[in-house]
Amino acid sequence: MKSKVLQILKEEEGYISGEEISRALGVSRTAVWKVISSLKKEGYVIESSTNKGYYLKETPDLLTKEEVSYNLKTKYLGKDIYHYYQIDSTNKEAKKMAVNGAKEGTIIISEEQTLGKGRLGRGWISPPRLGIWMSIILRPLVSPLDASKITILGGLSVCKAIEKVTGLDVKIKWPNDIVINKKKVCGILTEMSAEMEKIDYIILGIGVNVNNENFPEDLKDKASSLKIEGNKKYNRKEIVQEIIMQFEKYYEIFIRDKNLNKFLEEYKDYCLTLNKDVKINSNKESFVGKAIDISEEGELIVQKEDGEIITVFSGEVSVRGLYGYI
Ligand code: BT5
Repeated sequence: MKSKVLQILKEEEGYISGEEISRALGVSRTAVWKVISSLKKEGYVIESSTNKGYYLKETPDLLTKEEVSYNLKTKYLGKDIYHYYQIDSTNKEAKKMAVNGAKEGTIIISEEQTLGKGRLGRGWISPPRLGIWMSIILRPLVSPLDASKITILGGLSVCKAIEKVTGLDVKIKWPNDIVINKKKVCGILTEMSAEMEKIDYIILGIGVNVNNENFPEDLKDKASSLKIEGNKKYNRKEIVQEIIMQFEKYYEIFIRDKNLNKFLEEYKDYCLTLNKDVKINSNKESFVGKAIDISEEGELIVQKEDGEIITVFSGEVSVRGLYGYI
C-alpha cells in the first residue's frame, strides 16, 4: 500500500487529490491519509492542500524498501527488501533470515551498522546514511566449491555499477576490494552454509563508502569514498539499484553456465592485482611472488621468487602489494 501511494505521488507532476488516490487503490481516504502521515514521518516532504490534495516535493535520502524497489528492473533480486535504520550487521541478520527460510534474492539493507563485519574477524566501519551496507541471500544450485566465485561476481557487479553511475575509474584488488585511486571504496564479505554437496545459502555482503567525508586515522591511507574521489555527493539509491541489476545479470549467467568463463576477461581487465608483486598471508603460510593470472575458478595464480607456481584461494588470505596496500 505504501509503495503504491508513493508510486502514484511520484508519477504525478503536481498535486493529486486524496479522492483520486483512494479510488485508484480501492481504499478509503482515511487509509490514504494514514499512509501519507507515515511517509511524512519517514522524511518525505509532502505538501497538502484542502482543495488540491497532495504533492510530493522531496524524497528523503534513504534506502527503504519503497525507494530501492521503485523502478527496480529485476526478476527476483530485491523482490523482498528489509530496511533498517540501525543494525549490528546486515550479514548477521541475513543469516538469521536465511536459516528461517528467506527466499533467494532477499535483501537486507541498513542505514548504519554498529558491528559491521569484514573478513577474518575484522570490522567494517558503516556510519549512518553515508554508504550502502547490504546483504543478499542466495541459494545457488552449484557445488559449495564454487561459492567463492560469487565474490568475483559481486566485485564485478559493484565495479560496473559504480562506473556506470559515477564515471569514476574503478578497479578491483583481488578478490574482494573495489578501489579508486588505489584506495578501497568497497569491500565484499561472502559467507556460506553448506552440506557436503549442496549449498544451503550464501550471504553476499556488500559495503560501499558513498558519501563519507572522512575516515579514522588508521584507515586514511587506504580507505576512500565515491564522494571523496568524485568530489560530489552521489545518490545512494541509484547505485544500490544498479548493483542489484548488474548482479542479477551476472548471477543468472553463472547459474546457467556454472562457471566464470563469460566474464573472466572482463574481471581481469578491472583487476589491478595482476602483474604486481604481492605478499600472500594465510594462517598457514606467508610468501611473496608475482600475481600472474586469475584461473577459471577465480583463484589468483602467483609465481614465487623461486619460480614455483602457487594457486591462491580467496577464502582465508590477505593480499598486499609489496609497496603499499595495492
Ligand atoms: C571486507 O573485509 O572488505 C568486507 C567488508 C564487507 C562489509 C559489508 S557491509 C554489509 C555486510 N554486512 C557486514 O557486516 N559486512 C558486509 P576485509 O577485506 O577484511 O577488510 C576489512 C578491513 O578494511 C578492516 O580491517 C579495515 O582495515 C578496513 N576497513 C574497515 N572499514 C572500512 C571502510 N568503511 N572502508 C574501507 N576500509 C575499511
